Amino acid sequence: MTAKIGVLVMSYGTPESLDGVEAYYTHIRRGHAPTAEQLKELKDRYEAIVGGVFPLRENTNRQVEALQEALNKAGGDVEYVCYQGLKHAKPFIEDGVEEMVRDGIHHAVGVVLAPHYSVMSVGTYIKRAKEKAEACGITMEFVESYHLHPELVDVLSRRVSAKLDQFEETGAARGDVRVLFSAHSLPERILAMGDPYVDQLLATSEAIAEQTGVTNWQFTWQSAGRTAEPWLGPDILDTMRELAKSEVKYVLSAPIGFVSDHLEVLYDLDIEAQALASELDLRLMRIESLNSDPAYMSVLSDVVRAKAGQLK
Ligand code: FEC
Repeated sequence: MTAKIGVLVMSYGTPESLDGVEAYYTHIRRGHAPTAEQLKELKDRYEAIVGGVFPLRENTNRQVEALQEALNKAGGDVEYVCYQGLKHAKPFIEDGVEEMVRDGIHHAVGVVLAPHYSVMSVGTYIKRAKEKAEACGITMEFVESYHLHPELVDVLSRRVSAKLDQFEETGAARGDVRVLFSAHSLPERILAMGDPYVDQLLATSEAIAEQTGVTNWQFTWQSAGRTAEPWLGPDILDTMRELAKSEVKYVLSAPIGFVSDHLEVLYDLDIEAQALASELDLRLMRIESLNSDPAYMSVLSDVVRAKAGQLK
């Protein structure tokens, strides 16, 4: 008999419509509704992005489908069934666990569509899934990070090299392009917690730099939240301003903390950073997002299988 293993694929989540933005934003802010001004500003950002208003939903759907296919491609005596669990939108993480219960799943693996661990990001996804699974009697194992998986480093390196080729075609020397690796900023207080987020992001950046032979690079943060406490910096916009002062002309953005096209890539980089680049007379390009690239699906299926092997 084929054993069924559930795979809870967790992702940030996005609203289903512009009317849903307020509830989504309130959820992100842990129940505190945004002001009318904050809400308008967020709705405006969604309306401005290219590729649809909420591309993250479709991208996550495709990633979940593609992962299920990749996991079952080889056949064998285990059937993997993927369920979606979103952090801030429906189906919520808890809904995904309940769906597994309804389908008679007893064993499952949880994985987040974000390669780097922070107690404030992946840690909170896992905590919620674990609590729900325990309450429902499902045994679960969790993938915490996969930031140095060789296939991940490989596919991101290919993305970087492809854009450096494009710079070269337009006359720029490869070595003159400053590569800016970036990820979502988090409140600075994670540093006092001994959180691995920063080190993992630097490790991915270093591995890609080594594989591509890039020496002209730095790590910078992006998309810091709009809250009163200090967030990790420097922000990519400040970094670009500094680079312009030091005569840098070409910049390649490599948002390695993200795996999909969504607001933080399509707005914060493609619109906001791109507008600043024009102002500063910098030439800015961005690496393609992974989305459901088979190489990324192969990374995910590898780490999920490894965890499935630890299920008792
Ligand atoms: O396309 C979309 O609809 C969703 C884009 C989106 C992604 C995303 C990823 C991460 N976030 C992380 C941390 C925080 C923290 C706060 C926070 C706030 C927001 C807001 C929006 C938003 N995030 Fe996000 N994030 C995305 C969108 N994020 C919108 C609210 C408005 C704003 O501040 O810009 C602050 C919460 C608070 O108020 O306390 C913290 C992290 C990631 C990357 C890992 C992951 O995907 O989970 C970390 C995509």
